[in-house]
Amino acid sequence: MQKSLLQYINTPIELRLLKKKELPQLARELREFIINIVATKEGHLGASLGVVELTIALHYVFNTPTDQLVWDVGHQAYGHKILTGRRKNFHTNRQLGGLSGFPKRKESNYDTFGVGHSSTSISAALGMAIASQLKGEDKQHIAVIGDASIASGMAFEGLNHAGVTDANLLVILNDNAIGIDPSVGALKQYLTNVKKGTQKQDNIFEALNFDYSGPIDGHDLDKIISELERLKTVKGPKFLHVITTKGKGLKQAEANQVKYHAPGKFDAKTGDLITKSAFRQPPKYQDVFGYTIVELAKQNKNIVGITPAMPTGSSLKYMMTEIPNRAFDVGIAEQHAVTMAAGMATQGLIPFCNIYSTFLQRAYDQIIHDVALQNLPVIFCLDRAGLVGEDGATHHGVFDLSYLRCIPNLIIFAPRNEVELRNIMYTAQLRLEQPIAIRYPRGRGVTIDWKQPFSKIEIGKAVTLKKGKKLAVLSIGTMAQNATEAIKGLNVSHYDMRFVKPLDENLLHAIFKTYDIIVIVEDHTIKGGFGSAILEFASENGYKNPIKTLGIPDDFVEHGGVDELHEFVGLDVGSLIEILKGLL
Ligand SMILES: Cc1ncc(C[n+]2csc(CCOP(=O)(O)OP(=O)(O)O)c2C)c(N)n1
Repeated sequence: MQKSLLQYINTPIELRLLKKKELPQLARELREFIINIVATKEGHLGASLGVVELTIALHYVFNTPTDQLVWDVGHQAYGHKILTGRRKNFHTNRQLGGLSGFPKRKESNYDTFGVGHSSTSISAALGMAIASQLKGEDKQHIAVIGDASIASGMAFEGLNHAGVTDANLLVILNDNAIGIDPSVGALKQYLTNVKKGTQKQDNIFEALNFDYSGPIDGHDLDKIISELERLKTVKGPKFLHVITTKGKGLKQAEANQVKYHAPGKFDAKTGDLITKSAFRQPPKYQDVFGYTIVELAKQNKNIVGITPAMPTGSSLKYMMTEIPNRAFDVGIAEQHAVTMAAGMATQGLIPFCNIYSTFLQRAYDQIIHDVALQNLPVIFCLDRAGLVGEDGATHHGVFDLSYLRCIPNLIIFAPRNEVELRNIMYTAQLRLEQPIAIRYPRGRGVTIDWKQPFSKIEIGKAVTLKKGKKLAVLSIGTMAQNATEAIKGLNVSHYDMRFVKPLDENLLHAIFKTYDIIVIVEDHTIKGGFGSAILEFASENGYKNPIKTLGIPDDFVEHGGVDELHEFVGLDVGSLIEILKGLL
């Protein structure tokens, strides 16, 4: 039996002691190691399997961590983590208190830059390269970026700048023709032509002053290593185009690249997915959005759907299949998605622009300048609002209420269940005179029979869920569920406020006049969130009632299960009961 190599590699120093001919065996072991752990612990699979050889080659050739390696997005960095001192802890990946699923500066010297959102690697590595120049250091700086991420505006901005510097920067394009869903756009078509050899002449990267090489087979260790060794001696901005297969080495993951991006639990030997309970469950909120937009768009020809690179995650794929000419995957381009929606709205279309709460942060100026300032009735659907769980700090959607609440003209709504989500979508497409943001969480709702006939929601109107004495709980969005559970045995009132903007001021006056204590429950940062809106209301109107704001503290919440994280920040049912009892 061959002796295992991986077990001796605690840092890339040991890796560099191996002979080149031993590396293919190491690649097999690394792949197997990733598969075995992700099969039971879950996480991102396909992207990391695709860069096993590239990862080994990079750490073999370059003197990391002195040479600086930046992974774009970072969901492909499992091999990197395992080879850089985290093999023994890798089974804790993405779990509470365990390793992060993405590179993180706090976690290791080898993680040069924190990532999670895409298309930042070129700018970050260029910044490091310029810093090295200024300090007179002789280092290499490498950004590894995927073909979906390089099509984003930020990546172009980085390339455009790098091309007029003499910074020592190597950009490696990991081209597997797929993001989470298949890559889209003209650049993707261009890259396909380059691979076929039909478009070598006017190379876009050479035009940007990069020393271009490739495309080369990203699974051929000899080829990558010799090319990296050559590039190490070339000064200035360089570009290496590497072709890989997402999911490489696991048959099902290669064949079904969308599903195996993050497949959940699977059988490590066969690759078969382990399916969960067959019982009828409430739907995922994303599916309520996905099915409802199709239903509405069939009745209203002005409706269009937009997603920046998340057709599967947002479930806009249902509309892309059924009404393809009115549903658009624009690639990783949140800013473009928002301004394109604004343009469509000027022409009388009704755009549903679906963006994860965390990724909408990218398009902030576009929301203000292109949508709200012109009061264009774009319908923003913010999926994955609140704490999202294992993806962690980079992905929690806990800032949207703060960053949206200060924008004039914008309505902000959070449904407490699936039926409310359907009804607000229905209401919004009846033609609002202004933009609206609808925020809803990751995962499943609470209503099995969610597909009820549509009914119109009055803008700015809250609902009373329970009448009691002394204390009023004001919840926003799906936090209503935890609040409902928590007050079961208590004689208190509960209001689902629904609208963060405009507030139901009539009801609020009545509440402040009736109850001694007001308790706010929101899955959002306390600072600037829904509770802040209530504090402002109380202050403006001279109410002195004590107001307790329960939400996410002023800190970045790390990764872990959603329930574990709710417990951590005190938004789980148990914590709410404790706090409410204390107040009573
Ligand atoms: C700004 C932003 N928008 C959307 C996402 C969601 N997302 C994560 S990975 C990914 C696809 C990345 O594809 P690619 O760059 O080709 O890398 P690969 O998965 O092939 O390694 C997307 C859209 C993100 N991380 N950041």
